[in-house]
Amino acid sequence: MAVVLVLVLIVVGSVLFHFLSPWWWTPIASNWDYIDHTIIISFWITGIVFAAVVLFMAYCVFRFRHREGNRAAYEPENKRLESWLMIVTAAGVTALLVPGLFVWSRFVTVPSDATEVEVVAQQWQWSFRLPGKDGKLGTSDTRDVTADNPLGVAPKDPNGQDDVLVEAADLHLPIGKPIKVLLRSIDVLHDFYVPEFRAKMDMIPGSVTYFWFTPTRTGTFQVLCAELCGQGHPLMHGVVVVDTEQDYLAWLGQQQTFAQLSAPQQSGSANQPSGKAMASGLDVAANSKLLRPAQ
Ligand SMILES: [Cu+2]
Repeated sequence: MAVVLVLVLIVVGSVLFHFLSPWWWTPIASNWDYIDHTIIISFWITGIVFAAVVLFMAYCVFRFRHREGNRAAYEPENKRLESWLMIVTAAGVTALLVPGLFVWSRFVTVPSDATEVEVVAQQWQWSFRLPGKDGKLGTSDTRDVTADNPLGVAPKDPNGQDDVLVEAADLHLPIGKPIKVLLRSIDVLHDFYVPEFRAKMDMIPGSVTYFWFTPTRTGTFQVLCAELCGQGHPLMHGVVVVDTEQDYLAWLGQQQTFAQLSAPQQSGSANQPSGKAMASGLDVAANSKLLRPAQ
């Protein structure tokens, strides 16, 4: 009887803990409420199955407990029971998987007006690159990484000269504009994760992964690395600040472009960087694709 009681208490305790626990998701700050809905569907299905299976076990332990003279009936096949179990299991697994497929399809279908922002991970910090006045990110490669070019922006690519670099500092994004994040790692596996955005993705050295989202409320959010990436992994924090458009512009105006950051090393060169490439941060702010009014 003690076992029956323990099994029932496990179910009651788990359900109460789920509903009364103070730990729940942080309030969402992106368009990905689909992901929350999918997780809630999974909670319901797995919760119901968990309670049903454990309560059934408790029932069996009680109903078929040892009694003198009782013999168990041997029943190797029960077609009716097996069909029911198969149908219910198939329905449960389908209900667990199908919502995720719809969400995934949206997750990787980037809106055409999304602005690309590059996130670069390295042991153990986050850096970012935003397109400059041309609205395009220049190419980049880990082979171009040097002490003066820590993100490996291709030095000769004209599209990269006006890119805004945010090295090991806070990223700001404007509210309400879709963002496509391009994820690069220049050393080991990392994973860009902002819990309030609900989205996360592995970053793999040698390839560029991506997802998109639209920030839906202003605030300061922590970036976590969700992939064990070495000794400093727990300390690999970053900050994303979602601003009003005005605050975002003010911040963008203070940032430096790749050409500006490369300038001291190239001061001896007569032809680099060009006057165009030396556009000031403010100039970048005035022309950035991010600043266009929402369509
Ligand atoms: Cu990491």
